[in-house]
Amino acid sequence: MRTQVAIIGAGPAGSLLSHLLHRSGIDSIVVERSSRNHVLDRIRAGVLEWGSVEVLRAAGLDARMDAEGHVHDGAALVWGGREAFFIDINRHVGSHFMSYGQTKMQEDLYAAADVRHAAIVFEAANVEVHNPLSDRPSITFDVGGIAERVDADYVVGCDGYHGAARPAIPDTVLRTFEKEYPFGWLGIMSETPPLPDLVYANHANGFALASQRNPMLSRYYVQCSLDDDLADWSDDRFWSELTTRLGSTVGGQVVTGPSIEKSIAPLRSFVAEPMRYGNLFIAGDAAHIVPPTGAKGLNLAISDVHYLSRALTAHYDGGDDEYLDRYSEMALRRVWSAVRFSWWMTTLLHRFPEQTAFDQRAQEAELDYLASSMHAQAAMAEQYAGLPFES
Ligand code: RFL
Ligand code: PHB
Repeated sequence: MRTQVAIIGAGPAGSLLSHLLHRSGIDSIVVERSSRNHVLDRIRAGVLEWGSVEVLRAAGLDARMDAEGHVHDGAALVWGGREAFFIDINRHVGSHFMSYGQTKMQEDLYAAADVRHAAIVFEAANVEVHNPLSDRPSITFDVGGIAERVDADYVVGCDGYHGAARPAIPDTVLRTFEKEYPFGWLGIMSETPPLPDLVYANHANGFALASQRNPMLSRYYVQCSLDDDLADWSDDRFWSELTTRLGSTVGGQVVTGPSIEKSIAPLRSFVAEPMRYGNLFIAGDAAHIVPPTGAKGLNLAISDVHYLSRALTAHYDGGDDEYLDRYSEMALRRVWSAVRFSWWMTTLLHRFPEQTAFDQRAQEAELDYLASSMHAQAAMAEQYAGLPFES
């Protein structure tokens, strides 16, 4: 097979990239390891920055998102047994964010791919990248026991943290930065009405978060130990821990019910530099991971792909390669800003096993400062809402 852009991975980054390229008249073939249903069944992010909403709108992916997404003016923080404190993003930076599940966005992307009869190969095994430094890079894979090859002008790895693209960049070129956190998040989904706002809690027992998917679907998380087993967490234990950590006022508003999904995810920060090697580019989780506390993972995947589709469009439209040449540097500026913010929010809101009494007082002082300073709130609001794209 021959195409202009070979894309590895049909998660949000890969499927959005192929959609945006198609709108610019650029051909792509997407090769995905899992089945379509497996990709659609993964429950992950739930918050879109306004810049992400605008990218999706401009790409014609707005109908269901605007009908079913829930627009928020800000998010609440609660700690130390006090009343919840609202970070008013609209007031501080005139922006909003939207609750719209990654699952729905992925469904919208696959529905749009069906309409344009997009080339997405599911259940492709043993994907490998070849000759990334040549002007004819290619990928090979096996599907249904048959070996296939796609020749392309460019290969883009949108294949997540464990993908095949990043390892194709030699160790002598790739520099990685990593931080692991000594805890995880236990998340549940329940068919109960959510709280009206997202609420982030810092409690002596650990972090908690109340989020949502739709008027009858709630998403909640509690910080847990990395050694915890799902079997340790009955629904009763989860609800009791969640409502304790959210405090009596907010916790008292939580409507409980049976969980329909329950999983534990570790937290880590990871960045790989550069995000280009010859004619191979990497985007989304293939290049970087953030702990979910700042709700940035999906948004970074969208912003990388926005930069990359603009760069490829400029290349194919008029041979202008400036954006392609600046892709890695431009994407990494946004990545590091989100990595720093996600690390900061994680540090502010979680209990660390080695946390000393000093660390704890410093954390409380920072939360007090946030509650009392318009400037601190504005800085948090600006970063939570998401920084603008570079032109
Ligand atoms: P994805 O979504 O991981 O998609 C990558 C796709 O590539 C496929 N793939 C391969 N295909 C071919 N060959 C290979 N060798 C391949 N290896 C992998 C995979 O099957 C998959 O379909 O990356 P993408 O597109 O960059 O999107 C990024 C987002 O999915 C991610 O940043 C967020 O979901 C992160 N994240 C969360 N972010 C939030 O903002 N809030 C959350 O609550 C939240 N929860 C999560 C998460 C990520 C998780 N992961 C990755 C373990 C919960 C989990 C469990
Ligand atoms: C979610 O709804 O899954 C969610 C929301 C905010 C976060 C992380 C996850 O910071």
